[in-house]
Order: sequence, then structure tokens, then C-alpha cells
Amino acid sequence: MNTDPTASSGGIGQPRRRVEDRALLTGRGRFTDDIRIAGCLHAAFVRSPEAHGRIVGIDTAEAAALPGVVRIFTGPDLAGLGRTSVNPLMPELRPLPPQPLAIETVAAVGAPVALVVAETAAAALDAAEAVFVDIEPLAPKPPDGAAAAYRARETWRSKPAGEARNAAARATVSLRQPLLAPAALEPRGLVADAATEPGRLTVWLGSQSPHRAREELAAVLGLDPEAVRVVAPDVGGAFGMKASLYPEDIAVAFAARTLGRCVKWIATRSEDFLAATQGRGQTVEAGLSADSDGWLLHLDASVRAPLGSWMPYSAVVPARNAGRILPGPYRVASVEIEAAGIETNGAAVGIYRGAGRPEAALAMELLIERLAEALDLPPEEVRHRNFVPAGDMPWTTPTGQTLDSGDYRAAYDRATALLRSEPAENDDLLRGSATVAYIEPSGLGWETARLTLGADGTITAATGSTAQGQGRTTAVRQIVGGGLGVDPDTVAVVHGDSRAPATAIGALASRSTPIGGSALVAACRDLRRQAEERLGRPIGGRPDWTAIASQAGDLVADVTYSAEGEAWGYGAVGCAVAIDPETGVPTVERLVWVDDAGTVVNPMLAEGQLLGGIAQGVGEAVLERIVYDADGQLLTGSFMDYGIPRAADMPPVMLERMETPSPANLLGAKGIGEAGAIGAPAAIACAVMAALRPLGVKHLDMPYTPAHIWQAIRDARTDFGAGAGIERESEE
Ligand code: SMO
Repeated sequence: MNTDPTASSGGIGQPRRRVEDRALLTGRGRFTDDIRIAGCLHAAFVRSPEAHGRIVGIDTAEAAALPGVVRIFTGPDLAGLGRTSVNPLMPELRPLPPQPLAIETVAAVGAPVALVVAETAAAALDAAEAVFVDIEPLAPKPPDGAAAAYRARETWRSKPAGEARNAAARATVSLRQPLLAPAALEPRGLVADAATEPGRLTVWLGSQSPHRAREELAAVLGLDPEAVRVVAPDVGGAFGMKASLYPEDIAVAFAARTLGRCVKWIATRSEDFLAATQGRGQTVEAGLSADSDGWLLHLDASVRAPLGSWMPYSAVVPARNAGRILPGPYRVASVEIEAAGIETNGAAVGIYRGAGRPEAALAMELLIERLAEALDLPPEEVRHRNFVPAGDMPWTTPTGQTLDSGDYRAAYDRATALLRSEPAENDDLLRGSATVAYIEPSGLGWETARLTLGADGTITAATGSTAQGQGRTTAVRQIVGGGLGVDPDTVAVVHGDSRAPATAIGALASRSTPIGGSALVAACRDLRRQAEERLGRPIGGRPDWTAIASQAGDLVADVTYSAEGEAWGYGAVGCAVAIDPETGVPTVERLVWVDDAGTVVNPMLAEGQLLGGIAQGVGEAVLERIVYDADGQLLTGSFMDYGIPRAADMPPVMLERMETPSPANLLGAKGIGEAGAIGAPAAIACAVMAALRPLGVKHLDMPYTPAHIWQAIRDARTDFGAGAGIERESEE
């Protein structure tokens, strides 16, 4: 019997349908481009055609004379503005905030050089094309950072130093990961209105963090934060790419303020490829040693993370996460890890779904597979031996992280069993399979919630966690419905508005449900306490809030909740791949998945998060790659050139769930939004390498495209032929 009085009302744990979908799927969403303000002007950017160069001159005369042009801004017009900040998460940091419009030099193709404001979007675009920019090219900075200075750096070193000398085996990996485009369905954009309310600035911005955007905009423009309001309307995907303030945001807001008008800018897809933040791109050199029984002794690694030509707020997060998470779910006796962010001539590189977590899982799981081979042990044996035991939680890792709870081995064994349940077919394809494990930290610190009981009994929940398509409104209603003992459908939800709550962090780092959800739980408790205080009696599990409001009046619970620690989601992924040796075409035949996200508010939302992350992880493994040529020109500037996964690329996925509540927050929830993107590349990489290893392929970097695999097979065969003293085929 279910004794939870809130469960029957569709509270926490119920698979409720998303209340957002009717509007979003029938064209009634309200995205930034749908914000129409009478008299609003339109903006277009003139961008650098050079990856690195000195600005000799910008001639705006012809463009300024075109019909409809209101004003053209260049770098010096904005020279007096403040600079955006970089989250100082690494001990060594030399911030590199962006110029809103380039002054004197450009450091990336696509860097904004001038801003045209005109009566229509077409007029702005025409004029932007008529601006003449003279740039003297300079040599691009070395792309691999070998000679470049670090902009950010952190090291994790065990004391005393590791006992690597007892090692029976040591495995190494050398990974070069491509840069990826987060590729949100809705490109970036904003509407900045300085006309409607004199002295005030209202900005509609496709953002994961409107509160941070408000703080940063106010600081940069020199305004009282109270005079700035940032609203994130419907946002069509973000994945980390809409977390930080961009140079374009600053330039458009500045133009609106200067002109006392409303100005709108919506990026084209090509502009997103050129100038939105990119993800991944790390190089990792790592080694892992073990004794003859397979106990892990020492992990050493050097992580090099490209930063691009400027640093957004979360710029150091991918490097820091890759370093601190590298040991994964395993006990490792000692570590020596260094992670550094390197300036490069390209778009800024920032957080992208996983933000260092996928990089860590990929390196560690490949190391384990190789170490097992060197020790002549089955890889699952090595993992079994080294998983942090459930009974040893909370567990402090050698990088100083506290793993909160969970049974890593149970998840792994379940995934292994699921993978074995379907034997592979017997044909001429190369087959490989692997089961890997991953962990997903979901953030530290605080988040806010404001719960209002109106005098008429209506309940309004404002959350600091914003929505970009994850179904936050549905989840918030369930959490508040459960917390107050009311029907979730009666709860009104506000998100994405810097006015309510007054402060917030936003939707990042898998923290929305663990920390943002717990803030709502705390607000529910506070509202109950206030009601009981006013009435002078207990109100029970399912109170009549209308009656309470009529007796007690309206109530407001304004809560800033700080998590006690970090909640770590985790799981295991089994993957089977088949490769056609003649063409190199890989097929991910199946993925079996066991994830533990602690308390799950809505299993359908959780499943959606996993599947979405898996799709992006599959894309990373087999399709996606941003390519700059030697001159720093972007060769993948559209979906004709950049391989985004389509529905047919999605493998069959079997999902199972474990549910170990986290002791780190009130809800017991752990992150799940990034799990798919963390586990899938590692699982596919290990399976592909298992398929190719018998041919002598030692290592292959992602993406595993047919051409890439075919070449590796051919090279391995050629090497084998040469090694065996057989005459090589002619090199046609
Ligand atoms: S990659 Mo996320 O939005 O922290």
C-alpha cells in the first residue's frame, strides 16, 4: 500500500506528461524571436574574416548612408564599458574577457567587429555587408597550446606520492578530442528594450541564467542591477552554450541604451557555428598503473583544454571537471593530475553538456580497458576490484571530491547482464562490446525558490532553475504539489525571470533538480511553518490552502537553499558495435543503460533527459567535429558540413533505473541531464576499440566516421604486412 499522501495527487515520482508540450509542439511557444516590441530596431554584426589580425581600418560611410540605417557602432564606441567576469574556479587564473566589439586586433574568425542598427533586419544585414573592414593578418597562435601560456591551471597531487613502483602493469592513452558545436535548435538572440520604461532596461535573452546575465549586464554597462530585468522566454535548447553573457549581448544592450530604443538581434545558424561557445576539444595524456591483482595504484594525467579567443563565465569548468573527476567511480591509491586552459584563435570554448565529465569518463574507461589487457584480466574484473564500495560512502577521492552514495558495482553488473542477454549475430562484421561506468557530479552551492500563497488560495512557485526544454514546469509542479499536498496542476510556475526570485544561479551542471528542486522543498516547508504559526495549529498532510489563505492571509516563502554537499549521479553503459571491415561503417547495435539519479521526480522527464544526452553522446562518438583549417578558417559552418545526429542515427537503447537517494540535498536527487552525454562516448569508444583491437588498431580518436575507421583498419593491415616482411601494396 502506498502510504504517501502526496503520491496519489501526482507528486514526486509520478510519470506525469509534460504540461509544456501542447504549446511547444503546436507552434505556440514564445521564443526570443517571438518577442515583438512596437518600434523595435534590428541589429546585424560585421564579423572578422581573419583568425588573427590587426585592424587597419573600418569604413562605415557607405553602409551608414543606406536606407533604414540608424547607427553603426565599432569597438572604440564601447571602449569605456566594464568587462565580464570569469568564475574563478581554478587556483591559477588569468581571465580573458571578450571585447564586445573588437578594438585594434581580432583573435578569431567571426569575432564581432561592428554592429549595425537599422529599421529592419534586412536593412541591417545589407548595411553590415557594406561595411569595409581592413585587417592585416597575423600568424595564428599554435593550436595545440604547446607554446602557449596557460590562462587557467589546477593540479591535484596525492601526498605522499604514488606507489607506482610496485606496479605490475601501466597503461597509457593519448586522446585528441575534436571541438563540438552544442547546436541548440534555437540559435542565440536577444531583445533589449530601453524605450518602454525610461531609465530601465528590459532584456529578453535565450539564457540558462537570466539572473547572472542581469548582474553581468548591469556591471558592464554601469547600471544599477535594479534597473535591469532579464527574462528568458521559451528557450530552444542550451546545453551550456547559453549559460554565459556574450559580446553580442553586451553590444546590443549598449546600442539600445545609447539610442534609447529597443534593439533585437537573432543569430543565424552560421553565426552560432562561428561565434557561439563550442565544447570539448581537450587533449589528454594519461597513464594508469596497477599491481598484479588489478588494484589501481597511480593515475597521472595532463589535460589541455582549448579556451578559444575569450573566456565566458564558466570557461574553466571543462578543464577543472576533467581533472577532478578523472578517477571516476574507482578507488585509485594516488594521483598526479594537471589540467590547464589554453588560449587559441577560435570561438570561445565553454561548457557543453557534460563539461569535462565526458572527457574524464572517456580517458579513464579506455585506460581501464588497456590496463586489463596488459594484466591479462577481463576488464570487468579490474572494474569490480576497484569500484568504490557502496558501504564506504561517503568516499573522498584522491582529487578531494566527496562521492555521496550509490552502488556502482550493482549498476555495472546489471548493465553487463543486460548486454549479455542478446548475443551478437554471426556474420562478416567486426564486433566489439564493452560495459563502462560513469559518474555525474551535480553542483555545489545554492539556489532559490519563492513560494506565494495568494489571498484567494492560489499557489505560485518561482524557481531560480530555468527551462530550455527539460520540462521544468512539470517537475516544479510535482515537487510543490508533493510538498504542499495539492494537485500539481493547480500550481502556477514562474521561471526565467530575474525579478522572481530576486537572485538565482540557473540551469547548469545538472543542478536544477538536486539543488533547485531542494530549494522548492525548503520553500514548501517554510510556507507550511508560516501557515501553522499564523493559525496556531498543525495543518496536516493535505491542507485546504484556500481555507488557510482566507484565515491567515497571503504568505510568501522566499528561500535560498544551500546543498550540504555535491550529489553524484552515476551509472553503467553496455554497448555493442558492429563494423563493416570493407567500408569502415560502424553501427552502434545497442546501448543498455543503468542510471541512478537518486530520487526521481518524474520518470518520464528523467528518461527524456537520458535519451537526449545519449543522442548527443552518440553524435560526439560517431559524427560530430568542428574543423578549422591551418589559417583558422572554420570549415564546418553549417549543418551541410557538421554531422549532427538524426533520428536514424539513434541506436536501440534499453534503460533501467536504480534509486539511491542522495544525502547531499533535501530532495535526495542527483543529476541526470548530462548522464547520456557522459556515458555514451566512453561506451562506444571502448566497444569500437574492442572490435578493432584484434586487427592491431591500438588507438583511434573520435569521431568514429567510416573514413576514419577504414583508414585505421587499412593502416593496421599495412603495418602488419610490413612487420611480417610481406611486400606492401603499392601506395596508390
Ligand atoms: S554543460 Mo551545463 O549547461 O553546465
